[in-house]
Amino acid sequence: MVSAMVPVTPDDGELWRLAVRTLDDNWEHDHTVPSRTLYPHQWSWDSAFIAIGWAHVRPERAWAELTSLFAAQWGDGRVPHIVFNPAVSGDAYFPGPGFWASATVAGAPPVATSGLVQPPVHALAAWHAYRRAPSESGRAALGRLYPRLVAQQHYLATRRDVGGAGLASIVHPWESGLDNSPAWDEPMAAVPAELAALRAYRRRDLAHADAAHRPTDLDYARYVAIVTAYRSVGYRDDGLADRHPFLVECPLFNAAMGAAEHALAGIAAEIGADPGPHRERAARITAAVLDRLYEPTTGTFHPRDLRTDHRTPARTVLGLTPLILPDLPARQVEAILVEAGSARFGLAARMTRPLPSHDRTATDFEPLRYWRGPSWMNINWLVRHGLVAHGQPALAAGLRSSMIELAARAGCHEYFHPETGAGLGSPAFGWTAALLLDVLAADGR
Ligand code: 2M8
Repeated sequence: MVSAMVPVTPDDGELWRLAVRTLDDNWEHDHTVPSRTLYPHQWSWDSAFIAIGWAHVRPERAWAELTSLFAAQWGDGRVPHIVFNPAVSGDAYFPGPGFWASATVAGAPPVATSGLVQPPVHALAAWHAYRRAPSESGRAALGRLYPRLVAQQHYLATRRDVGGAGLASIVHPWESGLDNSPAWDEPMAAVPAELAALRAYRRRDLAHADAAHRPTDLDYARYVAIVTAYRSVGYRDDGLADRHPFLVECPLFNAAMGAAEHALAGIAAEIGADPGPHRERAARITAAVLDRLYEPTTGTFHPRDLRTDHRTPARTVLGLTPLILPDLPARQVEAILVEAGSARFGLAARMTRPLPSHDRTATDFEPLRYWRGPSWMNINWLVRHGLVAHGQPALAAGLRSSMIELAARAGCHEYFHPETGAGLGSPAFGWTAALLLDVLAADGR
């Protein structure tokens, strides 16, 4: 057992070996599945986080992971949130390849994919992975990924700028990665859906996870209704404002888009391209995040619902994530630190548990249910990354040791009870293992 304040030596740590074993077990010829049972295909932002872990032990897999994901990029630049493994049965996961029907859409790749995206954390991950394990072959891989990362940004900054203010809109809660976060309750309540419609399908997640720890059937009915609307227009983005039932500017998604431009500036300089345009775009995105999503009354960032044009009220962990923007002004950094350090989230130099996904003082805080309370390693990793970037080493160290402690006690679970630390969801989860390796090795970096 690793105690909270004792640094772990990567080479001989039991925990290190558990994490490597988890990644090895989930490795599937050119990518890593998030979980063998619940998620047996390739997921977009999972692959980004997982590449960070591979960089520490088998860097060639970090590059293979990102390369295979971007090989499924659509002609318009979107990076699909799921790339289906043709060797896995079509009904192993719902909604599977038949539901998405990507093969019928012009510009989709030969391999079956979903039509949605996920937070664009890939440039940040690629740059971070490279700096953890710099090499000639890594630089060559970065060079090959660079135009694809740029195309991903271009898609989001143009076709997804539904609000016209320089931010990308998400068109489905799945695009946020925080599927059933209370942040989406208000916009989701306006999505017409009937439970009866769900009876045509079989949820596969409930075969592998406790229903009380997952989104509800009503959530799923709405998830299906939103995809059906998007699929019916061939996943086209023109005219979204007039017809699409869910349109939100998410703080994490847009902070990731801004952080990606900073990372692309670093990558560009490394491979001999021009970092200037990336720096300019990064500054514009940060300004738009501040203008559209910062809520002075709470001192935190809230999603903007484009259908009502107001910011949604829930104080979720999403509101802290713009900390990953290195050019976030000091006033907002301070405000985030106040919110993060409050009883709602409990950030401290000595903390017992990592940040929960939702305000633990809220009446709708659910410590067992997925993104409505449990602690997740990727969000904690992102906030820690932001703390390091904004010169907060003591808080970063507190978060780091609480993350290590959590995995030391419960293993590489998908998510964790935010108070007891009990492991929830999949017991052998890709990004938990990968980011554990990164924080074990980080030691203040
Ligand atoms: C979860 O989302 C998928 C849909 O994309 C699901 O619930 O079936 C989320 O936790 C998401 O953030 C994650 O990328 C995915 C795979 O780990 O699972």
